[in-house]
Amino acid sequence: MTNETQAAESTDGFHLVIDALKLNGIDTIYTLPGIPITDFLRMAQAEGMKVISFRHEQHAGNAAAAHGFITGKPGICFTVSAPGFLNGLTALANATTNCFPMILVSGSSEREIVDLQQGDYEEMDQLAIAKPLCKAAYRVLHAEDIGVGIARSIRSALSGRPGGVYLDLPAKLFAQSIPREAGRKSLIQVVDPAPKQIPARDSLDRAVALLKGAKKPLVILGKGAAYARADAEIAKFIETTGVPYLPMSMAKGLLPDTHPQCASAARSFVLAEADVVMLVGARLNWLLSHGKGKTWGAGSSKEAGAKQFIQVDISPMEADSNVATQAPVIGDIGSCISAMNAALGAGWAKPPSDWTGAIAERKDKNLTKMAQTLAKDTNPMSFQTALSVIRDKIKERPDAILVNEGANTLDFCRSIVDMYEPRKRIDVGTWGIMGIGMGYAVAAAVATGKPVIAVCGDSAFGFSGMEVETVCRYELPVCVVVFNNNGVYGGTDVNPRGTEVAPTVFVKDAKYEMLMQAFGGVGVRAATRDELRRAIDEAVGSGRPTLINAIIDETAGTESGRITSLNPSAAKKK
Ligand code: ADP
Ligand code: TZD
Repeated sequence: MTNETQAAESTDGFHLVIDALKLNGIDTIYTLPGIPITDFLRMAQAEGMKVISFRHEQHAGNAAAAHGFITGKPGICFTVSAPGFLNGLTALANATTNCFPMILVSGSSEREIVDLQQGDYEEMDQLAIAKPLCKAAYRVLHAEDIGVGIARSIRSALSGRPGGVYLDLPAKLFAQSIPREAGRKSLIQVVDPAPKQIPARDSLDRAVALLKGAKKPLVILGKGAAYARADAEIAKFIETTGVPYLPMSMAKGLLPDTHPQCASAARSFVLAEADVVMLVGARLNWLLSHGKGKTWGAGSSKEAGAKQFIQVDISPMEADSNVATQAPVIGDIGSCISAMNAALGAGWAKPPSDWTGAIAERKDKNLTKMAQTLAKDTNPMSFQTALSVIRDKIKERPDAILVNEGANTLDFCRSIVDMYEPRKRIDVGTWGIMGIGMGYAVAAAVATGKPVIAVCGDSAFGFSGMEVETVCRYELPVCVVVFNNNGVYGGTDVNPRGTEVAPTVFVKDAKYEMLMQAFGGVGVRAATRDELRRAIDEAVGSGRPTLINAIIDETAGTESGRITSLNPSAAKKK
């Protein structure tokens, strides 16, 4: 047999990985090239995959995570060994924390050398390091196992509670050859990667009975509910029961924030007053004060409020995580909510009008106050003045995706900017992590083709700022709005010793717009509301990569935004 016929009749690790991904409907890879994955990326591109190359692996990883949330398919990130892998690891851990399906695939050095610690190029025992930070971790040593490795990774990322998966591919694997037919047969097309999980009948009856008896019921929708893509069933449930609901930040838009039952504008009131709270794809973690303390109408921060909880979640371990769960309903949200819709039966009585009336009254008061604040055209711009422009733009373009990070920039944006469609808001999530901005923005644009508006504090933006080159290179319809207040939280801190500047302060009047200009995009400085409005209209209208340097009053921010109390010195004063 000649070498040529041998090549025609065989395949290799490179192509088996590509074929396995394609067989499972995966068409996009987020990455940063280098040994041992450069050739793989070239081949993947040649085979028709979309390969989006970043300037730092953390942002490629964040892009994969956002892709997973937005599409419901695992986002794929490829990195090189040791340092590239470690750079991607933060994104993998963050994806797992947020329950986003992603697969971090890293090339690795030779096992024989790594295991004997003989000092290979970029040597590291990556599998061991990844394991505690993700939902599952696998390594493939033989080309004939690539199909299984990819199938297990997809299934692990998507089934049950979604999360991050690590897949280790040693350099040697890529060049291994096996007969083409054996290779083809070794691939697996995953059947039903996120199987429905039907809730038990008695758990539904318990939950419905509890809700029926409530005088002041409340539903809290979390990002799990947004991820579940059960939009119509959830809307039906909310509207049939008439129960007021609160969306967590990434569940905003599941129903429009302007929905009459949306209680966001009366958040403190409903959390403190509700008697039965139904959590749907939301954990009772720090974002919900662990179900305890004044927020929940209890006396001390250690005490639980007088509430009863229904918790709809795919993870049975989530119930009783912080306070007692009286009615856990375990299953996928689509199955759970449609079963509950059926169980409600005809003639469901809406909640008492003194409850819904009291909420409406508070909402009216707070919304009127907010409208007055937003109407003010302050100069220099306050967070509210600048965000009133974003609010109007999203109202006009509800299909646009809003990426949001920062402290004050995040808190104000979450409460001011209404969302109208599901899965259009992606943000700092469960960890409150900075640096997701450009990775999430790139993935949002790549995965949907819709306009993306990334509203980032100037500190937050700095973590991923170099990726504006990526935005320009792929000509993505991303408009980055940097809320520039000269520092972390604000720009007025002073070093009492008068030597170097305070740790939270940046170079004053930094020209962030020039970063985008450097790569051929549009850069605009906007010091007033009118300038900001014009710049955003232009950016979203043209779809050109744009960075707007929005000048915000440097005295307007508060320490850590709304979570000042988590600073140890604030806790000490309590
Ligand atoms: P938020 O931050 O919006 O409050 P969390 O990330 O805390 O939301 O909670 C999301 C929850 O949703 C997790 O407990 C996760 O197990 C759950 N979840 C994710 N996807 C599904 C699904 N398809 N069905 C049921 N529960 C889900
Ligand atoms: N590092 C990482 C990875 N995540 C973090 N959350 C932080 C540091 C700490 N941190 C916050 O929690 S918010 C924030 C940091 C550094 C930046 C706030 O400043 P900003 O926003 O300019 O982005 P505002 O609007 O000026 O408050």
